[in-house]
Order: sequence, then structure tokens, then C-alpha cells
Amino acid sequence: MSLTDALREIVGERHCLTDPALRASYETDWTRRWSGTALAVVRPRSTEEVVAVLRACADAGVGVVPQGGNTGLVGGSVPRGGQIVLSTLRLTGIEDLDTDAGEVTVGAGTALAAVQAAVREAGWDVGVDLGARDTATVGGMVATNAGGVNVLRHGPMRRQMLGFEAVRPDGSILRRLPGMQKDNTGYDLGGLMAGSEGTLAVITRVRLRLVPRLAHRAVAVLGLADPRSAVDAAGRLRRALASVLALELFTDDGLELVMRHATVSPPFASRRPVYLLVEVGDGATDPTDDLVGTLGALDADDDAVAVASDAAGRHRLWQLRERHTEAINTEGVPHKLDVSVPIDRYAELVERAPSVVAALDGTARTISYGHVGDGNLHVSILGPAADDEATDDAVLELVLELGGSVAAEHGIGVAKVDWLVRDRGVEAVAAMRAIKDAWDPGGILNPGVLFESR
Ligand code: FAD
Ligand code: 2HG
Ligand code: ZN
Repeated sequence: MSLTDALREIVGERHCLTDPALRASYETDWTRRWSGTALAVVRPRSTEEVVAVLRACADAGVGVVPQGGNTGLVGGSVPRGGQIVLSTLRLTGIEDLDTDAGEVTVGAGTALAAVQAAVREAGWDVGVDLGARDTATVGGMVATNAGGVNVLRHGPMRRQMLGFEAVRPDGSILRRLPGMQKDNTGYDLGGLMAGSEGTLAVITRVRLRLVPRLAHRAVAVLGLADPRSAVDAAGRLRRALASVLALELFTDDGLELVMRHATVSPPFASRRPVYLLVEVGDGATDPTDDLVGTLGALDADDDAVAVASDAAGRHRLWQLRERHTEAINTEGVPHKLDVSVPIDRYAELVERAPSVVAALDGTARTISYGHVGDGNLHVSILGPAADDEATDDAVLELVLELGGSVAAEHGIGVAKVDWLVRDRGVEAVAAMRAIKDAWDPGGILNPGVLFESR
């Protein structure tokens, strides 16, 4: 029996897609920079079906690319050519919501927004939030150790995990559900899942630690003269306000693009080179007055401050930051560099990144924005051909010079394989490779992601 026939038997005819038209949306990533053909796309409905799919692929020696919402930005969720895409989109469900403990178990293919909606009704929230919330899945978020806008307050996805269920390439199931707040029984295998990018196991369920839903929130955007002023203001806001949830930076070039492609208006009439968005939240009292008072103490220019406490106003201000990714995609196929540096080098990175790009390619456009509160900057470059990595390399070189990380929250994927060793060193990558070889000796899970395939 051929592999595709075996897969059809496991998941059913309708969920084993071999028709190119049906496979297409699973074969190209969100940026359109990365694509490849799949032998088939399979959509298992249960952990047992995942076991059978992995066993069949391992027996056939065919690679498997796990895929959730396909919103990843480093090319790790789409085939390189000839693999099976294992889509988790039918592994959905929200179970065992413990409203006293603040914990919930979710199927790996459940979109973040669906989990948020379910737990908010019960007075809880998810500690990680990001712009792709309607499509990104919890399994994909664990696999990439997603960060997002609230890392300052709650940490990345790894910190939200209390337990997990995953299937290894030999079909064995690792299950630790429900999780426990204290559980020092040997190696932290769930922690290892976070950031594994589909190379060690297929995550099928996750037990999440929830955070209290905040009844009161306020958002402000302030216009500033330069990145250094934004970093200073972010630090002062963090020190003054325990309620800070998010601190985001964007520039006037980015705002211009967002206004061109989305129906949004600028935060205030005058324009500034750099903008800082701050969100504060509190469970008991409205933090707006404290926010406004602290902004006043920053000597922020009155013409360049907008504050909103109501949901519509907060959404309007957030759109200015969150719609950057989509606006850039509308202009072309971007090169995406998601990096972080120590906070005292952040302003320098924002200033120097466009110059190192321009020095190599005078027609390229560089748009930077990011989570300034945790030192994470997203540098998008428009212009260079998809396979021309010269400008990417120049920015990553700069990041290492500044003492930073070449992959902050999106992962290594296929985009930064060559840079993993440069960033982490030979010994660390050899230790990672040893884990990979022990878990997946046949090298069938996500070949080409994190490491060159053997
Ligand atoms: P996919 O893109 O499908 O997969 C990502 C990786 O995880 C791949 O390597 C894949 O093989 C692996 N994988 C997926 N599911 C599983 C599974 N069940 N088991 C094992 N491996 C699996 N990221 C951030 O960190 N912060 C942000 O603020 C942020 N904002 C974004 C905004 C937009 C508009 C977009 C398009 C993306 C954004 N991202 C952000 C990137 C992306 O949303 C995250 O990386 C997200 O975690 C990916 O989830 P996904 O379900 O789409 O995974
Ligand atoms: C964000 O913070 C996401 O908006 C996407 O991580 C970043 O567009 C990007 O590169
Ligand atoms: Zn981000």
C-alpha cells in the first residue's frame, strides 16, 4: 500500500489532501517567502490518528511538517518539498477549565482567540497575546515559544505551560495532564517542547496556566523625537507603573504604511519620528489616571499624546501597531528579522538597522517595530529577492555585535539555520542535535528546521 493510501485509511479520504489546489494554502507561508510541495496534507482528528500518521511516515521514511495556523514567520511550517504536512487544525477543543486553579486544557489546533473567549467568560485570561490570535494555534505557539505583547508581565508561552501531550516520531505518547504548579519529577519535557519548532514531537494538547482577566485597561500612544527617547520613556513607565502590560515601539515610516493599507487614522494630528504605545491594566481600579499622571511627569509633548480607556479607543490605538505585519505584506514579500538586544543597545539597533541595509541595497526599505519593553525588535526588509540574504545577514551581524539574539520570539525555522551556530556556539548546537537525534533518530520531524537535514 502506498503511503498516501495508508494515510487515507487513517484520517479518511476528506482529510488526506493530495489535489494541488487543496494543498496550496498549506504549502506557502504567511509571508509568501517560503513554499514547497507536500506529498499530501493530512488532518488527523485525534491523538490516536496522529500516532498512526507518524508511524506510517516513519515506516516509509518520509518527513513530516507539523502545521498549526501557518502564521509562523520563519518558514518552519511549510514543506521544503516531498514531506507530509500534518495539520493540527482538527485537534481542537477546550477541556477541564478549572476556574479555582485558573487552568485549562486545550487541543493543540485551537486558535488563541477561541481560548481567550472561553476563559474570559470565566474571569480568566491567557498570559500570551499576539496579533495573529485569530489564526495562530496553541500548539504552534508552544512549538515556537511565542512571545507577543505581554511578555513583560507574563513571560512567553513556555511560562504558561503546566502540562502537555505530544506524540514522538515512533508513535509513543508523552502525556502529563493535568499539570501541576509544582512538579520536579526529572527533566522538564514540556519545557523542551517550547521552542522545539516541530522537530521533536507533535504537540496534541496543552494544559495552560491562566492569568486573572483585567477589568480595567488603558492605552496611550506618544510621539517622540528618536528611539533613545522611546527607550527612556519605556523604562520610566515600567518603574512608575506596576500595571504596565505592554510597551511597543513603531516609527513614522511604519505608521505611514499602516495608514496606506488599513483604514486607520493617526493617533494625533502632528507626526513624530518614533511612537511608543503603552498599555496598563488592573483588576480592581481604573489605571487611567495613574497613566496620565505618569505621562505628564515624562514631559511628553501635549500635541503628541493620545490616551484611550474605552474598548473601541484602545482597539483603535492598538491597530496602529498590530497592523504593521499585514501592511508590509501588502507592499511585497518581506524579509523578516525578529531579534532582541540588551535594552541599552535597543535604540542603537533601531537607528543602525536601516543604515546597514541601505549600505548594501540602496533601494531596499527597512521598517522596524517591536516589543521595546523586552528588547525585541522586528526588522522587515522590502526589496531584496526572496533568496538574497545579504541584507538579512548584515542585520543579524549587527545584532550579534550588539550582544543580542538572532531569534527572539519567532524561532529559527528554515530562515536562520546558518545563524543558530553563530549565535549559540558549536557546543550548544551539538547538545541540541544530540537531543534531536535521540528523539527522532530517523530525522522525519520537520527536516531542515533548526538544523540542516542529514
Ligand atoms: P505554525 O505557523 O503553523 O507553525 C510554527 C512552527 O511550529 C512550525 O515549525 C511548525 O512545524 C510548528 N508547529 C505548529 N504546530 C505544532 C504542533 N502542534 N506540534 C509541534 N510543532 C508544531 N509571534 C510571536 O511570538 N509574537 C507576536 O507578537 C506575533 N505576532 C504575529 C502577528 C502576525 C500578524 C503574524 C502573521 C504572526 C505573528 N507571530 C507572532 C508569529 C506566529 O503567529 C507565531 O509564531 C505563532 O506561535 C505560530 O502559531 P501557528 O499555529 O500559526 O504555527
Ligand atoms: C508582531 O510583534 C509580530 O507584530 C510580527 O511578532 C512581527 O511582522 C513581524 O515581523
Ligand atoms: Zn512580535
